[in-house]
Amino acid sequence: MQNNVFEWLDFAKRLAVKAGEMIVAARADSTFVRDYKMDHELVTTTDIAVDQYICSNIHTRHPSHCILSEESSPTLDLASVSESTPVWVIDPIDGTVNFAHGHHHVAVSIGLYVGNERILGVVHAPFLEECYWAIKGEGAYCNGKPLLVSGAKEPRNALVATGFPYQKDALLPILERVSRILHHCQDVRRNGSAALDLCWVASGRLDAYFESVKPWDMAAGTLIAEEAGALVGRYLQSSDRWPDVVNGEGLLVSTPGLFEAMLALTNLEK
Ligand code: 2AM
Ligand code: CA
Repeated sequence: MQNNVFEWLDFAKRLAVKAGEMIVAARADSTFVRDYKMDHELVTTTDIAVDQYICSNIHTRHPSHCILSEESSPTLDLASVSESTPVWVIDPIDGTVNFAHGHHHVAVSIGLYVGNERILGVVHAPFLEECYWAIKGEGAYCNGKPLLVSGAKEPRNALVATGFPYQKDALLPILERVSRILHHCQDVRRNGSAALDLCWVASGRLDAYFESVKPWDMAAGTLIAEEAGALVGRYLQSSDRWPDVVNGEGLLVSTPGLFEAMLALTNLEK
């Protein structure tokens, strides 16, 4: 498989860069239309077009692979996928609210896993002109430069990112966690793209990140953070809705020196 992995990475990077050009062009011409999934979750015609572009190319090139994609196949039954089948996990626009409001914190996220192992991840931020990638065991990179997490050990010096869900009924425990972090850490950021938050932990711009997210938000970025030296775990018991390798429930990612302290701050039972 190892030879294939480099070819798959190259393919994923090309898809992500082309998808990024579609995103930048749609915003430059204001050619996108807003809609709402389940009445409250923003989606635009560009999310759909980029999803279609990425998924059709994967289907054509790798007809035997599976695709879990936020916009076209979010309910794929992963339990029925064989252990040896590569699964691509796609978020065509991570940071849709940012995209629609003219912010720059927007990414295309393409991850690939096989069995219970993350194999590769690409997170491309077209407005920031930053393309992050990683292959399991081969390190993590941004625009060709190797990434390394910060050396942060003390919560009081730690810059911590998080996010809030579209569903407002889940906010109370999240606000309690944010309050604990604000009391003990340097500051909190809510950047609006989980995939990029994970890459920013990888690059040392952030020291920790916690949030409950979906597989497509975290499949690629988690590997990029791990390959840059971050620890990945959970502050919540997760359900078995998703296989562990793409389960973003209660996701906590930080420098090794901060991990235990961040776990204690985010786990409300401690
Ligand atoms: P999306 O842009 O693909 O929807 C950060 O909070 C992450 O969670 C983002 O990756 C975003 O993914 C998703 N998200 C969920 N609820 C959100 C909200 N209310 N505002 C912005 N992003 C949200
Ligand atoms: Ca999305």
